[in-house]
Amino acid sequence: MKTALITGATSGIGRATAERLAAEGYNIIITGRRKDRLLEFSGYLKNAYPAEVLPLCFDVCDFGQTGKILGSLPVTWQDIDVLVNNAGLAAGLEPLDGGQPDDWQRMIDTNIKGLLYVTKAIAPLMIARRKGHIINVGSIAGREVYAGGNVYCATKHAVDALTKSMRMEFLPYGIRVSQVAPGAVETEFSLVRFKGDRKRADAVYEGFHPLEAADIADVIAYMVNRPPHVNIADVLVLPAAQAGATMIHRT
Ligand code: NDP
Ligand code: 8X3
Repeated sequence: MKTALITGATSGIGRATAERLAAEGYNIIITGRRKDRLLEFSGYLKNAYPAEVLPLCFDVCDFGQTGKILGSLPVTWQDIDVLVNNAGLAAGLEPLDGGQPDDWQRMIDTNIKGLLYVTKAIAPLMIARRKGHIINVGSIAGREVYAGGNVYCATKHAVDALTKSMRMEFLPYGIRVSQVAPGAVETEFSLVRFKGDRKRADAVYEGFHPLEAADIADVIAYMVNRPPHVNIADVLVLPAAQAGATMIHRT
């Protein structure tokens, strides 16, 4: 059986991807900060699928903790075939002058540094085996910008740049590096962005059919299941009602 590690699997796209890959026959490493959710999801996966599941509770922003936990994986879990760098968030939607430095730091630390820390820990295992597939979850916000998106858009542009750079750097080792860049997906993303303001979060998805987390999991499953000579390098996935970061047809 192959092994997949999905960061940020306590919710949304990460959770759906972990479940989809478990259904595809992968053993699964799931990560996140909310231990109760991780353990509940781990139990659910083990019950529903013939998969081994390893829940790892840590904050990807913490370089020491990330390196320590991923650097001491049980031997039977070290042959990681697929890494999905999914953990991420937006915080706030204010123009720069009204923005909160704490929010900026959280986004930069999670979306950029967290991806780097996890990749730094896992890539050597793939390099040693001369195989592996790394999928970074970018965003339409990594292709376009929008007012109020400033730092979040910058972090997702960074994910785009890092993906391209990693693809070049890991080329000699047979490691595939890909990006999936979703448009609007209804998850806890907007609830987190608006700091628990349910009304504001729900309004983001009103009047159109947004993507569901399982739609992105479906794309990721397609990407990882291509034959070894094929790399689906980059996929932009939008709801049918969306044509740009801020262009959504609502009825
Ligand atoms: P959710 O808020 O539903 O899920 C985010 C996940 O990331 C959670 O499991 C959360 O777990 C984890 N996470 C956040 N911060 C950390 C951290 N510091 N350390 C470890 N895990 C962390 O949002 P989505 O599923 O929508 O987001 C997943 C990815 O998709 C993000 O990178 C996001 O930017 C991207 N994306 C989302 C879009 C959308 O419209 N929803 C569109 C385009 C891209 P926990 O809180 O337990 O740590
Ligand atoms: C999340 C999508 O458009 O809110 O990455 O930035 S958007």
